[in-house]
Amino acid sequence: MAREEIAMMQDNIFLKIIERKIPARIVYEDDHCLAFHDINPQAPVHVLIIPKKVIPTHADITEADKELLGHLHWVAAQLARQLGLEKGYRLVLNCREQAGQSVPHLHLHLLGGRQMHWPPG
Ligand code: DGP
Repeated sequence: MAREEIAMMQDNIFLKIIERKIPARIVYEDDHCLAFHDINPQAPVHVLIIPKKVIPTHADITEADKELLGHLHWVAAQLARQLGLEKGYRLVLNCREQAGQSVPHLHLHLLGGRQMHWPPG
């Protein structure tokens, strides 16, 4: 792995949130993941669900991560229920530059509380 890539992985903002080096409005935590409100919400409910393991992008997941990815989805479904999103919600996962990924730490966006539109743009 290139030195810049290692530096990027060690310096991502979500890792700092996991390590409580910067604050966030945390709504859920367990041994494998953390969920907190997005700093720039795009819907009345906008929560990010992140693994504690650093996986830079969706394209970097390996077979060993299959259970972890399933766990993130299970947490998303629990949180959607807890946050009152019975009418529906959207899960978004941006992968790399063309999808607009801005933080190099895999994350699921859980969005809800308003009518969503399609295509997402
Ligand atoms: P993406 O574009 O998919 O990489 O989404 C990254 C999201 O992370 C974006 O919606 C804004 C959010 N975000 C970035 N920095 C912070 C932060 O320091 N705290 C919180 N709570 N959210 C952040």
